[in-house]
Amino acid sequence: MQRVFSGIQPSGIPTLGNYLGAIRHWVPMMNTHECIYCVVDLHAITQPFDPATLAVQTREMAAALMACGVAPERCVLFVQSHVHAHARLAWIFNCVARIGWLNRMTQFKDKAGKDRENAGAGLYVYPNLMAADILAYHATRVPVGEDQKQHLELANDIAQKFNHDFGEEFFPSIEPIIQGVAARVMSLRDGTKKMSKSDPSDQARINLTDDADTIALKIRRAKTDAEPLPSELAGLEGRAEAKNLVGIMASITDRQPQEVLREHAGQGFGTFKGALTDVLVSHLGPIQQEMRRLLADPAAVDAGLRLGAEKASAIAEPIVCRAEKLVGFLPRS
Ligand code: AQP
Repeated sequence: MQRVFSGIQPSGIPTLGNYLGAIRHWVPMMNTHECIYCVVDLHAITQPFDPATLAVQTREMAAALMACGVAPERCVLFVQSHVHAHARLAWIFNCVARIGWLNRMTQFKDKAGKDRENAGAGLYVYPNLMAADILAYHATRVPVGEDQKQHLELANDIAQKFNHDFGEEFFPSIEPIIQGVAARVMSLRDGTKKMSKSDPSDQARINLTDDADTIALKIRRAKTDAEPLPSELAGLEGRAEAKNLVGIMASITDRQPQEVLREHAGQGFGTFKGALTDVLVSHLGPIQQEMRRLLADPAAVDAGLRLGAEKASAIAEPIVCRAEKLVGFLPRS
């Protein structure tokens, strides 16, 4: 079975974007791959964050994953900072990766914004930590969206340079698993921006914890245009917000956007938004109920994460010890 690694940052409540673009795919993958899923808190501190809420958000993210069906006994589900192998290997990779490679990473440019001199150094070396996350497990498959493909290429460059510098085909190459339709859910306020858990506007996203009334309100207020829904995809060209809502409907009902248009062609957005709200509420309701149940018993969530950290360490420790030996570190006696 191929080994998959995937991570999610505890930088807020998971959104519908995180769910449709990532989490939902994690569950069936557990039947076909050996899955290692990580709440990446080390990555979360590369951007402004609040120490008082980080631990709370980390547990909430774990509970959300479990509520979506990511069962700790069927995969390896853990918190990144609980397994020290990540930080140890990331340091080695900081020394293997070239500055020129990191300078080409577009995500750093996007996330650092205009004031690059003031961005944290952690944000700059974020891709090296991501390479360590994957390679500490010798994972070979990583589900990614378009935006992460460049980081995976960098991880492969690091693996190759490490193998070359230290004389052994030690790290395998990584292949992306590209997700299907509506892999990218856009903001409800701006169809050209992705839906993000850290978007300053709560109206721009559906949080997995939003109740039925909140979902209805956010969908009702979602930006659209005055045209009715077309019967063909071509009719959505240049209508980013309309396209996004159709994409969400298609993704959550497991259909192609064309099938959604066939059913709703000619409708105004008032009617379509009502149908979309109904589908979202009935799909997310059971997840929210389960999440509430899990968060009422934090010790059970933590026990699942402890089990995950033990399983993760058992895989990563020998791999990272071997990497350290190849680098020439004196083993601890
Ligand atoms: N809008 C989205 N549509 C589809 N997939 C998405 N993902 C995130 N947003 C969307 C996918 O969710 C996984 C986990 O993402 P992450 O939390 O590690 O980082 P991110 O991509 O930066 O997610 P956010 O929500 O935008 O977080 P913040 O606001 O903290 O930066 C990834 O597989 C990602 O592709």
